[in-house]
Amino acid sequence: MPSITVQPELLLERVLTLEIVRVTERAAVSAARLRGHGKDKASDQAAVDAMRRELNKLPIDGTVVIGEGEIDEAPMLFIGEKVGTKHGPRVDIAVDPLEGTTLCAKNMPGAIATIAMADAGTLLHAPDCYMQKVAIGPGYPKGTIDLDAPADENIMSLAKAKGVKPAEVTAILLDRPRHADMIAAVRKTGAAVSLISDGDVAGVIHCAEPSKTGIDIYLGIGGAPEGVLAAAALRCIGGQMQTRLVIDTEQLRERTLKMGIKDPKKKYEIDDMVKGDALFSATGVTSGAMLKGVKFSKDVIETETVVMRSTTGTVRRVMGEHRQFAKFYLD
Ligand code: VTB
Repeated sequence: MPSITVQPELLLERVLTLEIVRVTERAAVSAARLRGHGKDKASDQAAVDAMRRELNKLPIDGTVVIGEGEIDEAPMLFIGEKVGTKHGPRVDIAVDPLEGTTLCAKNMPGAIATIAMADAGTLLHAPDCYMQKVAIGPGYPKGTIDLDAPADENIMSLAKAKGVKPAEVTAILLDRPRHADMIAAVRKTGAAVSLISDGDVAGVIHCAEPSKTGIDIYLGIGGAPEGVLAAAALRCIGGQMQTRLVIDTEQLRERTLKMGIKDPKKKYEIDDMVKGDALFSATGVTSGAMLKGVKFSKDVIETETVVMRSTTGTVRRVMGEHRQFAKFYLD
């Protein structure tokens, strides 16, 4: 019988695939406890505390490169924070312990807890600024989309590659005044626009499975940290994404320079944002198109997580039933 062997250097990464599920599960449960309480900050803090606690148990020498803010703002999981037991591989970590704090506070669909992990030095160290983004799922010829092309051209080109009329294409954008022109341009082609109030990590990931989500293309400006997390997911499941940081103040320019970004206008491909193999995990906080939210009942807490590994392209959905409540430190 043929046996499947795992190279020793990949074994730990393989084990970490399950470990990072725990990390996002813990963060999601802690945030979900405060769902619908109108407390953005408190639910975010609960997710951060839980994620940090769990990350510090992992056999890694990790550095947070996308986190909750700068060290001088004294948050936890700040950019540059070291996490893990320090005995293990050196890894870069991108976290958004609660992506969609407002969604959680208002108990609206689509809040998630998310993380990406990759070899040290391979994730883009993006500051907490805006990022222009365009993304589509797998299976299209390279060059189908271009960040520098007008939105309507991207729609026409995608429709052609998909073999459908533009009217059969749906674009997802954050519902923001800054997107008014782009939304009008997309609608003019006949394509549909799906607007989200927050949560563009999931927004980008939706494009990878158009037959399930009904979403073909992500367009517009969202957060840069969220962009790197989404790029890690697309690196695992396939798809195309191009981005550019929006560096519009001198202060931001200085900060990006300090973070090692020499060309502020650089157009990034997925490979520039996530240079090597990566792991990505997201657990639902509130139910959305991608994931079910946390369900609390008397004896069981249920979670749903999607975890991906780029080395193999494996995507797993993990339905957790947790019976030991103490591990969540809920009270
Ligand atoms: C997005 C979205 C986030 O911020 O990145 C967005 O994914 C961008 O910022 O959930 P603005 O809200 O300023 O447009 C969030 O909505 C919140 O972090």
